[in-house]
Amino acid sequence: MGLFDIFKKKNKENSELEKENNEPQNDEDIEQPTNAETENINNSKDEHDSNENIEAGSNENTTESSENDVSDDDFDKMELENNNNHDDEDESISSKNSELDNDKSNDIDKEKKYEHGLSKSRSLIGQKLNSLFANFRSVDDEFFEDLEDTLIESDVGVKTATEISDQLKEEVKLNNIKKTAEVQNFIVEKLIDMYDAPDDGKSELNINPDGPTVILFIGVNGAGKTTTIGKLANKYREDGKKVLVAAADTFRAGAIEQLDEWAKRDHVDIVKKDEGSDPASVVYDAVQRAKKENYDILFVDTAGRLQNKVNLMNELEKMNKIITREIPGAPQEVLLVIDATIGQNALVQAKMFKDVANISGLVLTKLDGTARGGIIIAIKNELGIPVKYVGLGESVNDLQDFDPKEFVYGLFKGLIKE
Ligand SMILES: Nc1nc2c(ncn2[C@@H]2O[C@H](COP(=O)(O)OP(=O)(O)OP(=O)(O)O)[C@@H](O)[C@H]2O)c(=O)[nH]1
Ligand SMILES: [Mg+2]
Repeated sequence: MGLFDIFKKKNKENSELEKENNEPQNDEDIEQPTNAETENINNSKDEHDSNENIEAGSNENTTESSENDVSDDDFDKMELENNNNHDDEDESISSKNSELDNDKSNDIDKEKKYEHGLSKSRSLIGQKLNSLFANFRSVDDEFFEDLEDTLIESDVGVKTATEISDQLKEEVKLNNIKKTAEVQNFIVEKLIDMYDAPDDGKSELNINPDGPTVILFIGVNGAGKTTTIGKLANKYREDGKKVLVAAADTFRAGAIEQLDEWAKRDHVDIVKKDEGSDPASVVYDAVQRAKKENYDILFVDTAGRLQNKVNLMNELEKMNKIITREIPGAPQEVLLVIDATIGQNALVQAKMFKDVANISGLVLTKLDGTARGGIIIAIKNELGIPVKYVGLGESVNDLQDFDPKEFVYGLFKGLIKE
């Protein structure tokens, strides 16, 4: 059974449960999104209006930037406004049971977090598909054009939009589908399929079996690097790991203080120096300490605010060299942190960083605050860099391992038609 069919079943079960629990509801109109979604869309109409304004702005940027190579000027433009933020048998049975209960409640918790964190994106995609199908008469050329526009506006990327449109054309020819529900399900199924690939699900970090694991975080300022390290350090410390963080963003005092606060809150150790020190020397000290004191994992925070691409590349190379020299095979991961609220510019940013560093994975932050979650589909389909974590809120437990199934369900739940 494919993901789409699993979701269809899950949707059905959920709606039956809802019916049992609630007053009987009207039968769904095929042209309307399902119950919860309708509410969502109506409630957040104002938000969408403003999101659309943002979209209009950044789409202009995207067209401009994607036509040219990313230059230093573009890099400067990409920098976001700085955010200042910022009994024995019995016991073992009962502990097994409570482990199981924990696993179960973790799963429910995770599902809820995804659902909640993606509600804005879900509403936007629902609203867009709704207006597409409001005028739907037949699957003709005009419909295909509208479909591509709709998908592009939902941030899934031009490549994905064209692919889905082409596949739908084939499907229409082969199987003569024409009913609204069939067409909509086909579109949603194709989007879901894009995540049903066997190479997915590798969201875990690559761990060094012979010594400290080093994870380097890069990304423009304000993207969420320090916050992500704070959340991850807590997660790994709670998992029983000995965690060290390095404040290699020496560009401003505030950055060092911010990481220091997270380290205190997380009860993990930190290596830091004064503002303006050489970031590579902070990295050197941190790696030495990690080796000597047997730390399991070292998270390195870096500066997002560098004058240009060349400086950034030199600085990252210097840090990398030290890390690899001191711990062969390290860094185990170079994670690029990207703010999802920038929509299509996330693609431009990721391409730029791909040029200067060996990125092993992405962290997409602030998904809770944006309707532009479709961007993950664009990133997956156009760049092929795995998404490792998603930021679904500001609190410490809101950073979640990227789970493609939860993600697509969170995004398309309610858009699958009976
Ligand atoms: N809502 C929400 N806010 C987030 C998330 N991740 C980070 N933030 C907020 O984004 C702001 C910037 O995050 P930082 O971690 O300081 O970003 P940074 O990349 O370290 O920035 P620089 O140190 O300036 O390079 C902070 O106010 C965070 O609380 C998220 O997943 N959801
Ligand atoms: Mg920072």
